Amino acid sequence: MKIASIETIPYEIPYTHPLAFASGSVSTADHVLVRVTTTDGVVGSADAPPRPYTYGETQSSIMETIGSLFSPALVGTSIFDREKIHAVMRRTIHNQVAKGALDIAIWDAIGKTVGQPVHRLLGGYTDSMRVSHMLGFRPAAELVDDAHRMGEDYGITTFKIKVGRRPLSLDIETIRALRGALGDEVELYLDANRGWTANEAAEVLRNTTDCDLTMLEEPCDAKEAMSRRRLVDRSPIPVVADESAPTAGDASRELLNGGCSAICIKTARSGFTEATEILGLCTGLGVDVTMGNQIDTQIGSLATVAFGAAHEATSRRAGELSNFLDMSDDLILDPIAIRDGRISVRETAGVGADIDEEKLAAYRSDR
Ligand code: MUC
Ligand code: MG
Repeated sequence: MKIASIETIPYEIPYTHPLAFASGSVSTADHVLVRVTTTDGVVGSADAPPRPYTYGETQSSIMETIGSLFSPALVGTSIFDREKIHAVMRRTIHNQVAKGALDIAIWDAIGKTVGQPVHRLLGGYTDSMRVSHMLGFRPAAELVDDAHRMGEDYGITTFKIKVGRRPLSLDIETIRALRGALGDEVELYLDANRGWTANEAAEVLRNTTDCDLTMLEEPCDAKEAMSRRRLVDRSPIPVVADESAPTAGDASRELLNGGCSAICIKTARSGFTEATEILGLCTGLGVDVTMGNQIDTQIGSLATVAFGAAHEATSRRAGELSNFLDMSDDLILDPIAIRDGRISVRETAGVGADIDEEKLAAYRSDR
């Protein structure tokens, strides 16, 4: 069960509904499939979604970091020696998505080697997660239609609204239109992806007090430390750190500085190992967590479900698990079903995202 080889395969799958948000937009999933093969012939897989506007990584930087820095140092290491593996990865700073995917691929290989689903190895708390759907920048009427369709087709009742635009009235009107059209039963929360200043975020909150919003994610750049702390102190709803908290160290800095009052965990950038550290920090401090989506494929979404369902704290709130619905296709062999607003964990060994080799051959961009 030693690592025999690590492969990085770039691929491109277009989106049917591109997602636009304050820090960028996605119209093609130009991701990297990471595969770890062990000396026993077990293959662990994970998906790496590059987000240059969030973490500075690209498809080629992920391949280069894994191919030239991690792989030479890790081949020959047992997949069970995860602390040794992480000691190697820690020698390279940043590159969170490359590290996260490699960590998940190794967990997948561990699960397959011991014949256990990874959600059980991680904690085994529950068997499914409630789904929250993300609504990007589009005319309010289209978002209302989208939300209705998500409710009717999949039973989804929680929506994250992408905000962070100027003039602020654009977002305020969208929030009001969604609340008005969807009624009181649905949960609505915001993610500004650093698009506003802290004071602008406070103004939006003041103007939407009657909209029953439950959370405000990454309202402004976390470096705006003083005004962000003021916002967090005065906000009636949790202010969630997402891209400002990819590691346990970042999460503690933001929490201790008063830059947030809740943490978004994303397995795509923290893997299962660092996500576990972040979760321990949050539960120890009594801080709420959410399971976020890095505009993941079904492979990435299943990893989020495996981690989120494994723990009590991460399964309390709906996880962001449905961005893949906006993709034209996926690499997964057995597609995810969303029923009654929930996605179930897979009871097969590993994370449960087996790859359709024909689709991989069709979408890979290195041949
Ligand atoms: C989110 O929650 O911010 C947008 C960029 C990214 O890295 O993730 C998404 C969603
Ligand atoms: Mg976010």
